[in-house]
Amino acid sequence: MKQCVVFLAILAFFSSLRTEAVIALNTSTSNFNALNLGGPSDPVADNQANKPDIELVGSDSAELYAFYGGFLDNGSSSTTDGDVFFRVRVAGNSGLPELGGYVFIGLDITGDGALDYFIQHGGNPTQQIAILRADLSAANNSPDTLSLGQTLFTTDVVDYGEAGANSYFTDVVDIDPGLTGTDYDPYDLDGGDDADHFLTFTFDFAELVNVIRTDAANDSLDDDLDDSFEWFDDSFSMQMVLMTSQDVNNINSDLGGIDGDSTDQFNTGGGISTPVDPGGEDIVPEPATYALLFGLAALGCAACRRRHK
Ligand SMILES: [Ca+2]
Ligand SMILES: [Ca+2]
Ligand SMILES: [Ca+2]
Ligand SMILES: [Ca+2]
Repeated sequence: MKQCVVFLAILAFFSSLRTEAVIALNTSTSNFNALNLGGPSDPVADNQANKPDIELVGSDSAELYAFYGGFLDNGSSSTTDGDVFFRVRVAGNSGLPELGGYVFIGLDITGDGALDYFIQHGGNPTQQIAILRADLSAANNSPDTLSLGQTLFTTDVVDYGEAGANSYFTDVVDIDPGLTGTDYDPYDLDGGDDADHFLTFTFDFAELVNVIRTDAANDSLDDDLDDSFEWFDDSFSMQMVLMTSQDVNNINSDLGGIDGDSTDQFNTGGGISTPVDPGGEDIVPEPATYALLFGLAALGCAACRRRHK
């Protein structure tokens, strides 16, 4: 019997195992979750504007990616508080202290491959972090059907080093020192003789909760946003899309996980993440992990049965 309890305890431990690192704007990328966008994240020199600060870059072989997420839960038992973090790798800067264009994170919370919300970073003259509803008259399920809807939340960008900072645009070297490599690589994945940059930004998860719950209560999105979303919290899964743009009217400059242009739907052509929690972490263990767990459990139960015959 004791062995059964031990096996069940091991099973429970692995099932509950989640990386819960304390993260901040300047935390090593090793504490963030890389998002799998269903394609290379991201090829160099495939942004339409040819500007380094909106050129998403990564290298699968170096295990360096264009898109990371993180979540700081503040150590509380609440499922609606905490801070969402996103980190995006771009080819360099465009001579400005900030990322000059826009970064958008698209969220599909209903699992149909069509984006329901956008998180926006950028703006002129004041940079802001914003939550927008997707334009309900557009499909929003492929790079050529993206369209922003109503802005539902904004907060001004406060740069790293200032009180209440929520955004940090800096050399990747500043975030992850100590990488080895010849010449500039792997800090310069595009070979532009300029250090790649990370944009890391954060916002209050409660703002996203408020937006989604309000839309669900008011039936403001569409029929897919059923009443269960009135209880949206950090246990819900979503799929994410990463985009950059030069201005707010053109959100297809570079798409993460897609090499160049595509008119394929995200679900079939790539560019959308696996289901993740709001911090970008896969919401279920990998199938291989499941297989291992079930194998362990089966062995344990077989051993117990033999012992009690
Ligand atoms: Ca790119
Ligand atoms: Ca570079
Ligand atoms: Ca959707
Ligand atoms: Ca791309």
